Amino acid sequence: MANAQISREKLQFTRDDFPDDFEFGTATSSYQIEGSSYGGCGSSHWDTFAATPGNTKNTENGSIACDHYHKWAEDLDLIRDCGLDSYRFSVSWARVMPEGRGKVNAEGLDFYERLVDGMLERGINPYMTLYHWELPSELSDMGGWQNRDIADWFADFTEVVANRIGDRVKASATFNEPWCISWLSHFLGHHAPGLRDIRATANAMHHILLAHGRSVGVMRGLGMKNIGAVMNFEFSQPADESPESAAAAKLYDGIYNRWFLGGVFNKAYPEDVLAGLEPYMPKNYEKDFDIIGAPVDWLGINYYTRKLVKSDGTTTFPGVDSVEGPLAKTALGWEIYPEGLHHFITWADKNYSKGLPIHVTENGMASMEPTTGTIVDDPDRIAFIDQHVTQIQRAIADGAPVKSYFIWSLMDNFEWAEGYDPRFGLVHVDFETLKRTPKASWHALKEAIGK
Ligand code: IFM
Repeated sequence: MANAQISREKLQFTRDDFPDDFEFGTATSSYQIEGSSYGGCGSSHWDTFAATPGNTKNTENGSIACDHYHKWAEDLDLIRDCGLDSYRFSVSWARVMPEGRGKVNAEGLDFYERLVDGMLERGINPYMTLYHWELPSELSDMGGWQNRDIADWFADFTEVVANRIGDRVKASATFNEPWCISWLSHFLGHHAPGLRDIRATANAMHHILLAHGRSVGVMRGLGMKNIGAVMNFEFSQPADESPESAAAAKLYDGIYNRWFLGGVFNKAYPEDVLAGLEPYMPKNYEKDFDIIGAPVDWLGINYYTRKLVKSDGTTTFPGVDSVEGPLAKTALGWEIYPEGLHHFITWADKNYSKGLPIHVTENGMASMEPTTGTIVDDPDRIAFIDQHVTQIQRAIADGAPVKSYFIWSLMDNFEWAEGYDPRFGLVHVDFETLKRTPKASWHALKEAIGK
């Protein structure tokens, strides 16, 4: 694709630097790209959250997004033409079951079947994620993740999807980022449903894992293999040398990084977090650990940044605050700290997943590029990918079983509460015309790993 202003930057690695079975991929999610107004998709809590002024930048939403619902074939061509092996996509619960339970939207299921078959026709491995955040509104009305019944609702949804495409996906994950689904959305209130309530948070943190375990059971029962859990991690460091900051950073790490791993891999929650959350937990929560801890086949690590943490000066749980760090930052103000990726891979391997394959299921950076035009030079993204791939190579050299690297994201898309300005794509999207233009990073990747 001709582009007069393309960067000459090259990536420092090639496919030959990796084991033969290592996969390079890219990731997206349904609400962020498909267009929730198409194809009989039901309303989700992201539609209503975004319709509430002040919740998303410019009250933007995913109703059209990248119109991937209609442009999916062109998008899969971009993945194939870049030389990528694998595509991590998610299934919209509201598209498949518009009311969350009961009636299935045939158009929705047909769409995902076309998509998966389209990947296979192009030689792309389908990596499916069942839930990437758009909870059907009717289930949200019934308490959503606060309601224990969601484990049954999610199991039913899993069965519908698995029966249709479970035989053709290379790997499946239950959820994307349980910290975001629970803490970010029920404690910090930044994402749908926008709550700020510790009891709601504790319930959500548990019910998500219960639903995960039920979903794993359903997929196993249907004979599916290669089932995993995808979690996001943030490297937590004390902002200064005080004991208060050290304690705050440890608790931040517990909530963000150790809680969900602990449930799934050790059938236990971390004591330091429980010390604050236990009074708000669902009754008899510990009896669910056998379901939650159902064996998985792999761990997915999403990694973006680190946080410098200090005490907020109160004694109210969790009592943590953060300060701005000195490192270079992405357009979202996230510090670029590639060493954190090596840390999480080797730490999770040693303490939790213990030899299971690890997939880096998301890593990438936001930039603020023009919303129109054909200038798609993104040397910072090329450097970012290089720095993080170097850390994966270090982890592999240290013996960690890393099997893939998925770049977030294939194309610019709806960045949730931040709207459409932060651009994460390897491919630029003009949101007026929906034209796709590969950026310099796409070209560099093609040169490094193209087949
Ligand atoms: O866009 C999100 C994605 O939905 C989940 N992981 C982080 C990305 C960047 O914020």
